[in-house]
Amino acid sequence: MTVTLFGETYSVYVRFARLVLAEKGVAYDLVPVDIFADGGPDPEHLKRHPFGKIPAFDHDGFGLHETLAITRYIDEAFDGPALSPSSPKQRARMNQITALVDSYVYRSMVWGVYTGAISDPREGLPRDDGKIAESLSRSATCLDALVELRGDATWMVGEQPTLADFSLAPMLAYFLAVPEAQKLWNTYPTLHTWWDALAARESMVSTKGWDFVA
Ligand SMILES: N[C@@H](CCC(=O)N[C@@H](CS)C(=O)NCC(=O)O)C(=O)O
Repeated sequence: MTVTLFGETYSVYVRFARLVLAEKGVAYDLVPVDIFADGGPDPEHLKRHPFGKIPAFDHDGFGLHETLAITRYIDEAFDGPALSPSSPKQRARMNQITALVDSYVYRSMVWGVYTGAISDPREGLPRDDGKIAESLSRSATCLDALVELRGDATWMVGEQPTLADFSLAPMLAYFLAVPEAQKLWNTYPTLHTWWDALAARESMVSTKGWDFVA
């Protein structure tokens, strides 16, 4: 059996897939893909992913792109702990959170806050404080929604970690590298025990991309 993930360790979507592979105990090859190469990604990669993004995934010739599809497939196709709840309501909640992460958290917490405050200045681009403030406000909306949806559960959904936790973790790790984001995070104490337990998992430690990111 051959499992291959095409992507780079810095990518939050690639890390979500790697977290799920690690949690399920699935051995895989990580094949690097330079999506920012001059002239665009390698044509071989565009065959796997027509939108030229990462990750792409292959299991014995069965190819997939789109991380939500990849992670659900890994959860269902391989042995190991179930990362989706069996109850329809909890499952719907998990799917709601992974969709929310994909639609809103990525844009505000990663692109808006992390890229605006850390990546852009590092690459010599001007820092746009207005854009960062607006993204922090959208991030607060995300965090409010997550607190509400989680209720008094131990993990994001219920008493076992699910795809909801692993979709959120890589994005939150980038967000928390930003000092202003830390300040906002400090106003969400009910999420701190959850995050500490998640960040300490072997899957999180073994998939750290960059030194300053949890
Ligand atoms: N819908 C895709 C999104 C993947 C995605 O946006 N990946 C980023 C890296 S974290 C990427 O490839 N960005 C390159 C680009 O947008 O050109 C998925 O769920 O896999």
